Amino acid sequence: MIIGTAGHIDHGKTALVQALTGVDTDRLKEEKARGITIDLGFAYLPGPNGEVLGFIDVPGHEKFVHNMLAGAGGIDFVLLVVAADDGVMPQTREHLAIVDLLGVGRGIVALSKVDLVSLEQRQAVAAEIAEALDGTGLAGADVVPVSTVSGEGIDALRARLFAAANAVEGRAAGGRFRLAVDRSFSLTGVGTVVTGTVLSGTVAVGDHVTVSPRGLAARVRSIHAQNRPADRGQAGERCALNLAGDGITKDAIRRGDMVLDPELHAPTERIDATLRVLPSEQKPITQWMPARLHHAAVETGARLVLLGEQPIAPAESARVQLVLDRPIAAAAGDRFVLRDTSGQRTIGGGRFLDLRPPTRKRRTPERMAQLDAHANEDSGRALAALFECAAGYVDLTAFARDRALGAAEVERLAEQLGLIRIPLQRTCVALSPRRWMQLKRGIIDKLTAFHADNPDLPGLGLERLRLQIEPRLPAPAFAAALQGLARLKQVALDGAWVRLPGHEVRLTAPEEALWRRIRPLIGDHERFRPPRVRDIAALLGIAETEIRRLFKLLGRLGKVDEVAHDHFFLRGTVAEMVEIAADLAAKAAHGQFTAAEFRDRLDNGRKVAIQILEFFDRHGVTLRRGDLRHINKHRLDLFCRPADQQPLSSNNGRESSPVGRPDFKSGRGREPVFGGFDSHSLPPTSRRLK
Ligand SMILES: Nc1nc2c(ncn2[C@@H]2O[C@H](COP(=O)(O)OP(=O)(O)OP(=O)(O)O)[C@@H](O)[C@H]2O)c(=O)[nH]1
Ligand SMILES: [Mg+2]
Repeated sequence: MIIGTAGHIDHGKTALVQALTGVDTDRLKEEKARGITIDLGFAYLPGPNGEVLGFIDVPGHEKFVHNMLAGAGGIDFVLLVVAADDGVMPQTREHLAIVDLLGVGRGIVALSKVDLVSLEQRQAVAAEIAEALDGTGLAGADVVPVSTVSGEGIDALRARLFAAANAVEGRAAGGRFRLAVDRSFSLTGVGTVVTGTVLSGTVAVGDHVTVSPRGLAARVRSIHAQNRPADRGQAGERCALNLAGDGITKDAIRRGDMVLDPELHAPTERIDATLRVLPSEQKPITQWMPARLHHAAVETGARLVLLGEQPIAPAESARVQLVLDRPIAAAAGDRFVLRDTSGQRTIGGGRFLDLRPPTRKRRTPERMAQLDAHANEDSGRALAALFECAAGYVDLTAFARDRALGAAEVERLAEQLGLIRIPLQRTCVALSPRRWMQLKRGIIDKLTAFHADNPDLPGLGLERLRLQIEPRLPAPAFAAALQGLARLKQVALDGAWVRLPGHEVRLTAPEEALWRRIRPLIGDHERFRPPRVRDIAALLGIAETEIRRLFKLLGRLGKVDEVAHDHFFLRGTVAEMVEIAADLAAKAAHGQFTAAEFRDRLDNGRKVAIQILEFFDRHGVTLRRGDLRHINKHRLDLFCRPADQQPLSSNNGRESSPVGRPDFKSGRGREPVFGGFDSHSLPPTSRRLK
């Protein structure tokens, strides 16, 4: 357990820590000279059962409240010291308000210097203390009279502290590792050492960690936990870590940095939070007000954006967006304190809700519902509530990271909530069973209706479908979800089209017959210069509109392409021409070729050759600069041949194609990246939903 002192200047905090532990924590020359504490002091008290109490002694001087805050950010228990000869004073109240804002609800009051006062005075100050504690998390805390001069009460206080340590519940040792750095120094023969409080998780010798927000990578060479050499350190302990790594020096790391599990490194400079304004404030909090933000051992400038309608009056609570001067390493649920810009008074404080808030639409009812969800301290409840919000899905990786949740905790939540997880390259998107069913029903209903309305269309474009479905997943997640459904044979994917497995576009018998007559006209020898709609109509004696309608239908089936107005080419011919262009580019200096060179290979006349190249330009297959063109390799497989249009054995240019044959089986080669989403990554709940 880590105990922090608190209280007004000269009330005997340092003397009391020394009486309890034997350690004089005022180490600085200036502290000795002035007889006051300036910076944090640290002491340890081993107990009879092997436990160790850690003490952080803080300064009481009003000028050093920022140092007090750096120490108070990680404590479990407060030892509030009030001198019996002086009573409750301004920093008694301010420190009390600070530990209350930081959510430290456990503590004890030492009524110090009782050797100097009468029994009546003790009682009077004790009553004053009880009044000051009223309404705070420490209300009703025990008051123990002590004197470091007579020794009265010291043993009793020590015993109470050990009893409290045994009763305290361990902090989130299951979460991922975070240590708030309060000192960084260099030891001869050892190297760089940082000390601080472990806020969550555990650390072991050999672990790789990141110093955030700078992002320096380091390895843990050795550990002291609660002042003793150890293999591991854990939440609720003060640790000294000997760190090694590129750029790791005592000056590269400083108070306010966070040493983290590398998974957690994602600094933020914008945070939505709850803010409670202290009753001692004179004025309400207004829009864009500047302040000093204290979080763990960090101090930085910040501006306040009000998320409610009104300025926040003294003693009131409301939501704000904190816009920081620089990024910090924080976690959702962490406490913070705000002080005024001149560092003279504490304004208020609260809890971080969301580390990745929007910069626009930050006050809408939808956003407020999302913040209500984030406000749940219990991660399971927060997740369940987030699924009911407008977005309907959660980036589980970011959620877990921002709450410093360990892998086991995430698994437990996934199990408990029956989550459907869609793993992507860097993140994992999760849906509740209800939202997954909504998504799936939406897709199937939409496709059913679309096929009924458009029997001659192959299916719906993936992006168009995505925009019509709730919840609206990000594109890669939606594509992965469709892949999952395709594996379960609930939908079918044809390149960029999505359809129901049973749906197939077929030509009617008369259409088939007409197509059989047209095909030879536009294939074979005339394929690079096929007749236009008008010519075909004349040749066959059929109305132009009929020919055009059939061609459009064939276009949707991927059999032909309209290269210029009313000028249709076989898809296989277009694929062949792409290969010829690629071949020309490969053989040319600088990979560029002219329209004339292209025309010579096709032998189809200048006008048509240029129309084909312009068609390629429009589809991004070729990139034109002046009279020259080069090939966009990523688009080479845009026009893949249908099964019935495979190339003849001796086609022009194809064998020498420099880029090789694109893998048509991968559906135009433009499929989004899929994670390992398949039928067995769906939990039983979702399989039942089919
Ligand atoms: N008579 C008496 N004097 C005490 C007692 N405890 C501390 N003092 C004296 O009070 C003065 C201040 O004590 P410190 O322990 O430095 O007070 P502090 O609260 O740490 O002060 P800051 O850290 O500067 O806020 C010193 O001169 C101590 O000797 C006590 O129990 N009885
Ligand atoms: Mg002191």
